[in-house]
Amino acid sequence: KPPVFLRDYCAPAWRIREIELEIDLDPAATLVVSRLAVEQDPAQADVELVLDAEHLELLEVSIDARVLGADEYRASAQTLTIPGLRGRSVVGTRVRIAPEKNTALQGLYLSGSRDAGFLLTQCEAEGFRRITPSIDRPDVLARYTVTLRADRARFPLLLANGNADGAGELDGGRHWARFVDPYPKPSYLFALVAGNLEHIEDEFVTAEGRRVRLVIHAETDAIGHCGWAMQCLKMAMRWDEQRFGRCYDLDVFHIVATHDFTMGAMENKGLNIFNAKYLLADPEHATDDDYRHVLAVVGHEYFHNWSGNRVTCRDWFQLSLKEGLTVYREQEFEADLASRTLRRIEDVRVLWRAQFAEDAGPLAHPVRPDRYSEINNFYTATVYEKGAEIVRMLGVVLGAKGFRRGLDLYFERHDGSAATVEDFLAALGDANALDLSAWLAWYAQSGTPDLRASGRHDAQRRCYELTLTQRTPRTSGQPRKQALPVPVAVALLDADGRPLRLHLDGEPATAAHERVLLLTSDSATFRFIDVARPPVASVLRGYSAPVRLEQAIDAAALAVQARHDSDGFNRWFATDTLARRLFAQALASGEPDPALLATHVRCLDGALRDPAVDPALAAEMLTLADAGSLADGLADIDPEAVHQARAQVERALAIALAEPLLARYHELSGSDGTAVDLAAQARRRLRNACLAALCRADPRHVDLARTQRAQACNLTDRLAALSVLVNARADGVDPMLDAFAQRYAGDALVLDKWFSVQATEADPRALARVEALTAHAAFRWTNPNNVYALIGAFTLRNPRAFHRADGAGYRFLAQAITRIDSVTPQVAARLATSFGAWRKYEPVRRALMRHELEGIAARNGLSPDLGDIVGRTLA
Ligand code: B3K
Ligand code: ZN
Repeated sequence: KPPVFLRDYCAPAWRIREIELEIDLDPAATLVVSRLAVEQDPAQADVELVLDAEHLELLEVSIDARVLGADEYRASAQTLTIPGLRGRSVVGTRVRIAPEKNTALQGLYLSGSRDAGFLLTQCEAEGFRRITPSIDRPDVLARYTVTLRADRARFPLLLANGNADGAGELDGGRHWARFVDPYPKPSYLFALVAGNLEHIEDEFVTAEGRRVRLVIHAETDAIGHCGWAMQCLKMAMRWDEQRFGRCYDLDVFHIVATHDFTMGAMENKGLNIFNAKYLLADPEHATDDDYRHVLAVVGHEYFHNWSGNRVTCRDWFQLSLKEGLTVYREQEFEADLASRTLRRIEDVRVLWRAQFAEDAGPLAHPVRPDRYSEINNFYTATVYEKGAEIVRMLGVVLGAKGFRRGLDLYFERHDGSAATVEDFLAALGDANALDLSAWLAWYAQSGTPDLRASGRHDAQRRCYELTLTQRTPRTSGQPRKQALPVPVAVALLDADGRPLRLHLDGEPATAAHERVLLLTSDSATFRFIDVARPPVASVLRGYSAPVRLEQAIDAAALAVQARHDSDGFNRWFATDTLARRLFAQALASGEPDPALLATHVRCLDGALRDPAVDPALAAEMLTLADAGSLADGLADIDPEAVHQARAQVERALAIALAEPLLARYHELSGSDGTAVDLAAQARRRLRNACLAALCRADPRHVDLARTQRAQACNLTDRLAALSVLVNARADGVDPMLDAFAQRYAGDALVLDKWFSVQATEADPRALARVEALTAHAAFRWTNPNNVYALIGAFTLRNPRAFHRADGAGYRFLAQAITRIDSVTPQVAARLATSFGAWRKYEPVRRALMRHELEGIAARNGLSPDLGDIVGRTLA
């Protein structure tokens, strides 16, 4: 596919005011009749009407109800052109499609079996053109009226976006239903569902007094697990009203669960479609992580109703306008409802692992890319997570009230239309009488800035000078970098961790203990006065900017932060920094420095014993960064050496902490059972972190895992124990794995976790198991969840086995990618990003990965999705 450039953007020459669809549904042959009320931009009167149309069998084209002859239009594999049209007309088309053959899972497709499954759609980014010819771009917004017809017995439920507008019977056992969506929307938000699903129902009254029916639809075996999602939906609706003043706007809100979905969920207007993985939750079939993910994803998709749907994106380059903003809103939702500190730690871990890695490799791109050839490959950690970080920084700089004012203005100005990043910054700025245009650089520049922070105390002048310096290394395709606005939240702590009152030289004194310094140039020094003794600088509090922080700070000062910092994130950040220093020593010299180890042990010991520390935070402090994140910034990586150094640090810590770990493990055992409240989840998290650490320290503790596995009454504890046993290669683990599979036979989501537990055993022999599991009855190459649970988990979360020195892990992935590419190209493309860091590895592995990439690239019939990733990775 030839690339599209941001600089080439042109407003559409044709718009569509209304779209009427009549769809006769059938898995083998679905007929789609459409009438598009099109209107030409008078300023572009010479531009022909070109409709996007792919994988359609075109049966008829008409203009204002007159059927056209074959010479009156031109059809290609991607387009339908109607030359000579001017002004306003109604363009009619009739096409046939075969949803049961659609394994790409874009457009209209079948979930489940041909006889019992249901039909559904996925249109973002460019799936609508696989349903009917249209102008399939986000800045063309139309009102939709949709009539669905289908066999009543086979498809009793018929759904499309918007409010219901009539239904009835037809001859031959068929029935119909009509839907009107009063809000103009781009085609990527279109959705329909038809099948035999069960539902649960509730009601929500909005702050504006609108009664909204809430309906969740799922297959019979899953409908009993939808209660938590319904609660989450109501919490999200209330929270968006209270925090951002956003109310829901239709009479009904539907959510549908499917097992066949390439991603997490989709925010179609009034008809969200969810990967079952992010919707279903009950204590026997879901882990605590699942509960939290359901809350986050239900919130995320719901929040898109304003950030994405009411105000959408002008073009796909602006994708982060809706995704970055919505991820930020989702993060704030969970921070407000659960734990701000924990959500922040989790997000920063993801940022480091996925986004920093992406930004340092061949697939690096700005948050607003300036070109793409396959847009589906830009639903990335950069667009989502770094995009959310930019919004967060703006929130820090504007403050809660100022940010809210800005967002209100943004929604008010752009409601019902398609906006740009510039529009967003202008609204935020105008509402606060500020010029925020300098922030555009964060959207345009790729790469992770290095931020250096160093302090100097002057006892005589009683002042402390903090010097901040930024530098962004060059990235693929962008050699020159500029300074960015970097907000750095700072506190100065005394030796007991108490924050001092901050007084910046030249400013009036205030009572503030924390303040945001805005670095706008390469380097700046900030002088605090009235500082009697050398303070501990707590820098980048709450991780106020997505940078690599390099801080001139000694272990003793980090320990003060780890023990006492009033910013929960920085407490954890300090422990993470200590652990990284230990890792670096182990990697360089074969073992961590005993003094540093002792310091870190004291910090963790304190957190473990202190009843005032949230057990979940203690668990996070115990959990070392994964190997990929630890290797960030290294060249010529030897994954085996990284594994050994990491394992060595883990083991040394576990041995030194054995006593408090064991005490805490026993103390936390028992009472929580099937409770899923936050406190119970936090206790389980710490308890399972203790268990894993204990078993690393001493194989005798594996008996604890055996007992826990046998007695567990929730999936979290059962899986955690099983994972420890698998990693310890404990006696009798195979029959235990079999018993687990038996117990959950037929539950696809739990079996996916069972695949992942085996795929992530940190041992080169895991590969053989993974290969064997691809033949398991519960594994289907056509199912994205299966593929990600087994193959994705292996490549992303098992670096030791994936990077086997003999290249067998790479070969396995390459073969899997080729196989999947002919079925679900988007999934193949995503898996291929696991080769993205190939240049960072030592020469042998580098050559092996390159060999596999070149092998894939040389194949005939590569999908554009995979071709794009492999091409950019090798470039
Ligand atoms: N907007 C969708 C993602 C669509 C991905 C298309 N390949 C889900 C979300 O971010 O909410
Ligand atoms: Zn989203």
